[in-house]
Amino acid sequence: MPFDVNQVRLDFPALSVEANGHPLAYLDSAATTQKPVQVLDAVARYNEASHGNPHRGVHYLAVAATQAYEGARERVARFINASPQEVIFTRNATAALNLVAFSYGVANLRPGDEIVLCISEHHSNLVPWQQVARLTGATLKYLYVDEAYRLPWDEVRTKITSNTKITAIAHMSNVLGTIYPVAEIAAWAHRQGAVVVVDAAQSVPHLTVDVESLDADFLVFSGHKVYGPTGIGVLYGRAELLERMAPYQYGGDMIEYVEEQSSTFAPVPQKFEAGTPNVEGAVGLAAALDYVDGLGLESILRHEQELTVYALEELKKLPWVTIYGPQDLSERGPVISFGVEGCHPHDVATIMDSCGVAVRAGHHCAQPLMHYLKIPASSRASFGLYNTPAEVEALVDSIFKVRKWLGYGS
Ligand code: C6P
Repeated sequence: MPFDVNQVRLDFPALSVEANGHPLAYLDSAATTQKPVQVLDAVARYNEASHGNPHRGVHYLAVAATQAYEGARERVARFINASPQEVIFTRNATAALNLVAFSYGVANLRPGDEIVLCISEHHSNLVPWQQVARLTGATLKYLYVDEAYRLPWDEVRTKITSNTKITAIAHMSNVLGTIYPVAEIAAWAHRQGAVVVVDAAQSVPHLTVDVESLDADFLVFSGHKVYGPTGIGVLYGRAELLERMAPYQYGGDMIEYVEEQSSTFAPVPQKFEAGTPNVEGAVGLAAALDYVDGLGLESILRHEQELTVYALEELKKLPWVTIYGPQDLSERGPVISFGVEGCHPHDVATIMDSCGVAVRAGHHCAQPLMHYLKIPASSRASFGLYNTPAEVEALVDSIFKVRKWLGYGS
């Protein structure tokens, strides 16, 4: 069912902020999304009536906190079609990727083994693998996108081979917006005997992410990009892999039994959750997933696609704007990176900000991609479920202002 975006916007207090004397057009949801009152209220209610230290007490509030925390785990599991034991709460997607790299990667890679990544990976799905490669003697190989910003199948077929032990790929690029065919890549990688790590940080707010149909061995995302709080992220891992893996951090409630010289560890998922967890973050994330499911991911995506088509059409009319990403809607999400001829992306974003339009500029934590594209940086507009066609118009108007302010006729 389509939803009324103006009604939906009333759920998001931050959207009524005035930015530099203008109504805010928040076009930076790929960096972080704003939170609806339903999330803010759930966190407040938890803190007011249920806060205790989970798994660590028999009193009323400790039990309430345990129930809230484990309830959130079940909610996340349902959202991605996993079982609760396969859901580990982390600080964010980055922490989840580090956990996989340093627990699974270090134990399973040898000299000569290969880790295959896409050139558009976010640093969070790249730098940990560089470090693990250094520690283990494994090598990194990259899949390169073509001039249409798509991943040619030949790249997959020729680079993911029997030497590949890990393929780590984003479901959707935070720069190009490209949606990669993760299920097909996973099927191929599995045939070569590799384990597949999916970075779903950008896809979870827009696409159905089902760990079974994607055939992911590990999958990560962050709460704050899907309308939830910061400081909470998720690592999904296939049960048999998680069980074989050593803990990544030690102490707190991840133990089973501790003696002076040695310890045994709790079963998964607790084995990977050292220290007091972020219960309010987990509760907020569960409320965010309820919110998203309430609107329906299909309706959200349809709405965002309409905005994306509108923005692409308008931007394509401007000969001095270059779009870095696929043109075809079926291959992309609502993230549009662009360059404005003669204007540095940081100037673009700064001038747009003075018009109330919030976009991100820079390398977007994807420097190898920037080098590959031979650009120093880009500006990026990204849409969430609360954006409107009027905000697309504000985006385009502000790009005209950028050109004018920087001394071009238009
Ligand atoms: N991208 C962006 O503006 P964290 O910071 O751990 O919540 O998410 C890291 C991350 C991992 N993978 C992808 C594909 C991402 O886009 C991000 C975060 C933000 O593009 C901040 S750099």
